[in-house]
Amino acid sequence: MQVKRRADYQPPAFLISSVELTIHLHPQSTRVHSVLKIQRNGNHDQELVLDGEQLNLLELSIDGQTITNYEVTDSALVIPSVSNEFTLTTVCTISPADNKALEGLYLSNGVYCTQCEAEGFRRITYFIDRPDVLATYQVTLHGERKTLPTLLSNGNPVDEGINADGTHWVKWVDPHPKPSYLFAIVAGEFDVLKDEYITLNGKRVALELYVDKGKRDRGQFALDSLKRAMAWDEQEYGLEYDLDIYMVVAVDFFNMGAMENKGLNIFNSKFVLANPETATDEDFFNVESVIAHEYFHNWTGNRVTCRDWFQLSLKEGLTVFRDQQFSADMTSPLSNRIKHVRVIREHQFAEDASAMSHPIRPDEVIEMNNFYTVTVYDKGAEVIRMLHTLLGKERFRAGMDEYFNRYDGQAVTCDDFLSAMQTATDLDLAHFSRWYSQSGTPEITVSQKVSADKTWVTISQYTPPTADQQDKSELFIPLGFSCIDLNGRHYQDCEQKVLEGVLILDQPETTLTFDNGGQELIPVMLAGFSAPVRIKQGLSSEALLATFLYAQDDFNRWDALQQLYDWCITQYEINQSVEDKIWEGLRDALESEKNNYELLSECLVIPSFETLCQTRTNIHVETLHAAREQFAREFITKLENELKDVYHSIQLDSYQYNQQDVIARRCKNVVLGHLARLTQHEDLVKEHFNQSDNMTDSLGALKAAQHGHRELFKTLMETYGEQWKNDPLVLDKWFSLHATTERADILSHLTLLQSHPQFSIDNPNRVRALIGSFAFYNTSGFHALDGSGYQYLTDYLLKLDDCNPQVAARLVTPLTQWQRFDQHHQEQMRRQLARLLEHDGLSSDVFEKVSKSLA
Ligand code: BAL
Ligand code: ZN
Repeated sequence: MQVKRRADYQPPAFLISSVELTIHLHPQSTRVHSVLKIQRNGNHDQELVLDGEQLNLLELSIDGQTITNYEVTDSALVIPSVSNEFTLTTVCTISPADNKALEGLYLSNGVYCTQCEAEGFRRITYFIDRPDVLATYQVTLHGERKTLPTLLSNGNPVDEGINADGTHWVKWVDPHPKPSYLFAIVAGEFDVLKDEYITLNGKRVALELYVDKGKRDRGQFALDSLKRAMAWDEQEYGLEYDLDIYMVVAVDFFNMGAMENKGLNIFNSKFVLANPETATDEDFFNVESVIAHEYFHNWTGNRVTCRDWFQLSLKEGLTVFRDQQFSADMTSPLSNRIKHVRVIREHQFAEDASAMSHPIRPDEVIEMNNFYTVTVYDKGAEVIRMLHTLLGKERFRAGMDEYFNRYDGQAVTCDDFLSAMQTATDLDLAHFSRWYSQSGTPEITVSQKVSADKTWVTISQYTPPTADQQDKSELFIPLGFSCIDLNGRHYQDCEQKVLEGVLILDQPETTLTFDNGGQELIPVMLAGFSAPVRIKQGLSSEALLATFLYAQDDFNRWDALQQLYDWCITQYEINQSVEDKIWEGLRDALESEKNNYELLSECLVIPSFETLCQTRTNIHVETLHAAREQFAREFITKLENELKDVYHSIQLDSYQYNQQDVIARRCKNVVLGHLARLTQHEDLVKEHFNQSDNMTDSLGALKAAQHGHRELFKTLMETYGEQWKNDPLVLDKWFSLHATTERADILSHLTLLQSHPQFSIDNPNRVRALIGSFAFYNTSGFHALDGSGYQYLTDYLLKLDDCNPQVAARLVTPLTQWQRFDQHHQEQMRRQLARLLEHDGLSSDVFEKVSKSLA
């Protein structure tokens, strides 16, 4: 399989200035008539190569003349001799009904829709399908009036009519030159919610949100979120919308979360549809944040786009950062920040420790779809956040203004972004830019030396080698830093290297001096999780409790308890117990925040198995899992009275999605999860379920029952499954709960669930809910000692890869992270990876991940 390298970038040999598409929709034979205005780019005599896959070429002409001197391969149309400027016309047919990979144009549930990022447009028509070829588009869609009353594409609708055969057509014009990956069409029958937004400068924008028939009542929150996002982007970044209409369409079959096609966003219905009965608080949050993310792409991604796919983080890291800022403003900064940190620690650190390690701007790619990763997206956002920390809000904004002034309408690179940012700061962004080229998770080690009157704290950085890069250099790292003692007194370093709570570490190490009368200090590292690094500090349990009590930053306080839990779990792993004084300290600490439901709810969450894996090597799965369970049981045994009080202190009226209620509900459900580990609270779980008027509490009760109340869980799941049997999105939660339940017969249970009438291998949401939840989150089932969990996943992936390689490649991830486990599990995982690699016709998506993993 061909490896593409960032260093090999060459500008396109030809440019395309305009595209006229006429598309007649048909399930097996959609006809795509394309007229392209093409110009040679530069002085050369290269042949014209157009990308195209799975197309049936019927006609080909240049400037109106049919040509015969061309070659069609599996992936291209090659025309050896063309003039400098010409019009190329092609007619192709494609089969949307047979497209199960959900790339290009496909037909699912009676709806035609497209997914072109990264390289799906080449499955619709012949084109130079790369992001630095920007063209204007005019699209005329023809379809049946009865089954396809709605015909949508990018830009503004300019005309429509009825054909002699009774079908109808709509013409769309998008005046903004765009790369082909932002092209979209949708056709089907929908309910539509309409609204209007008036921009800062008084421009009226029609807003239209298309949902499945009968789901109108679930669309209002998304539409309101869109208006909030539009207002926020104007206020925070001065960015206005630029077309007359903005459309969002929810579809049930979608590989990604959503797609920012110009003026016509296509969404996985999971991130649009929400009402209190069917969506949890978390679903509401996700809808608002994904709606905002796709809207923000209109500037960071669409108006200024990527030169090549290696630059993906240019738009994704920046847009994730922007949606994180937005969500924090709409909800709460602390719980948002903790959410991001969990993603980085659970998933991004794991990716960096695996064979798929790559910098946020990768250097080599076989299958671009494999690089829509937590590294590119979430670590990319952390890199932007560090810039924001270093520059401060105003200079960051000045840099962003410069970025848009310079590059609006262009396809650019991460270096271009940094050069715009450099105009707003004296800091050395050349050094900072290593974050773009270096993979891996930096380790920050903190040590101290105490004399009779002074203490020296030394902070050093080291990035261990990764699978893709052996040699690492020191990075430019903003470290949130403060220093306290066991009594909570705060200290400033003598040299004042720490400014406004931030220490810049741009050397291998630095030492801070404290004139504190010579006593042990507690360095409080990484306030706000100021950088995506691991801290190696080895604080005592007393120091961690003191950090919780006295640190100023709530992230630090939460993190101190997470570290303390991790430390306790380690005690159980080595068969030691946790001393009473620690339980007492914990009880006092939690008691001190018993009315602060936000901090409390976060602090009551025990680190996940996946997070615990990040601080360990050579993991013996069964021992770690058992130790975590033992800690969880001890936790509730020791804190039962306090947690019961918290549970009963939270009284909520009928459901509303507002911050205060969300926080209180979360706290109550987290506490219920703990209480449910004790048999005496079974009735409480039942009552929580029966009295629930919303999906958050219903699911909270089900998750609580999942731990140790087997019969109750079974009964509640039957009730829930029956109630929601015709609602696939809600049923996904049910599939996921089944898949994450610990039971000896989990594999046959999964097989049974695959024959559920609502389950389909063709639907990525269903597959992720059942098979994905099992592989990512069912620790005991997936990691079963005999390797049966790994084999089950592999058997499934062999089937899935035949129809949807993108989703198969996502789900293979847990197997590719074998490096962290003990020898026995490693061997079992590698055996299954080898089975995959031997499979004839493996997709490039799965091949890339598996072959790297076994290299
Ligand atoms: N561009 C792919 C989907 C997203 O990140 O918005
Ligand atoms: Zn995005």
